[in-house]
Amino acid sequence: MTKTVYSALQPSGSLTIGNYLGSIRNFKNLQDEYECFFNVADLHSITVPQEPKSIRERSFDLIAIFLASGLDPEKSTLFVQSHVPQHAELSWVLNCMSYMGQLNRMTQFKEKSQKSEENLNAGLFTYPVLMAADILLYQTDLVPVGIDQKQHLELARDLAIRFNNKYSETFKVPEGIIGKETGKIMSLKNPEKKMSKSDEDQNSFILLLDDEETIKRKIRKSVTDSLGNFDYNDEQKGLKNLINMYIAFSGLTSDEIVNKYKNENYSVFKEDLGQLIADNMKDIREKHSQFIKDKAYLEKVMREGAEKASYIANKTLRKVYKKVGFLPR
Ligand code: LTN
Repeated sequence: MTKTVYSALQPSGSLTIGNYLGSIRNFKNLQDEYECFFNVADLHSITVPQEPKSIRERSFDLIAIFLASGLDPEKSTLFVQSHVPQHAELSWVLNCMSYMGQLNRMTQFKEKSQKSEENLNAGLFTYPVLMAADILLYQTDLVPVGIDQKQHLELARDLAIRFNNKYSETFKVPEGIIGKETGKIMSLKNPEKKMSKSDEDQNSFILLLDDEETIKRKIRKSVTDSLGNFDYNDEQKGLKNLINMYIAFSGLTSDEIVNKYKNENYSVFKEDLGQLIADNMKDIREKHSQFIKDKAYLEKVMREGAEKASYIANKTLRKVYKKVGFLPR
């Protein structure tokens, strides 16, 4: 039996090359081997304030980025979360089985709630439950996510097991495909922090759709150190982060890179790295700009995706409703 893969990105803010390396780039390789569902998590995105116009634009953008990165709608199911109502429906049932205590311990909730304490909404608190619903609806085997989502995935597993124990076998218990440490890209201005599109400093991140000149400029301005010693270690975190990007885009090992640049100035390495990233992102940038012009096609892809997704989601939800005791309609 072919295994099922589920992953999602939120249509909030522009994606960085961190998002690209951490998730989107790997999706393409998965689609040949597995039954894949790649989703635009718009329901998740409204757990923090959003402009309606921005959600609309970013949702189209994400579908275009999926396509531009080589996902084939004939192989993978590409769809928008709000188009498949079963996500919200299963989420309610799982909410009623989730412990406040466990949700309270979620690191991402603790961090996000500290940022916006003036109007904390309940959606932010139950966000991981909606994510569990996403995953469990499709009887997912594998969930490729960044390390920051590991705790949420753990909750999805707990809920699947809890439901199965209470009502009989219903959900597949999913496994994570957690990104490698070198796949975690840090801020170009502060290598202690993850690269994030919500950083105030525009030079701290590279966007997936940044043009060549912008990429090169940001790499030139990135922080390194004054040791002048080209090496891969934890004392030189800025340089280590840049080398990690070089590893991710070139496939070379850290040793090979250190050997190549050990007698050069950092600036030579930075020029090459900027070019390497720009070259790697060129294809996806160009394809995105083609796809984004064709709204009718994007709509067709998401409509057909939602149709396929809701067929499967509905099968799971009907079982759940029946086991819980809800009357058939
Ligand atoms: N929370 C994730 C996005 C997301 C997701 C999912 C990832 C929503 N539902 C299901 C994997 C599986 C994020 O913000 N990165």
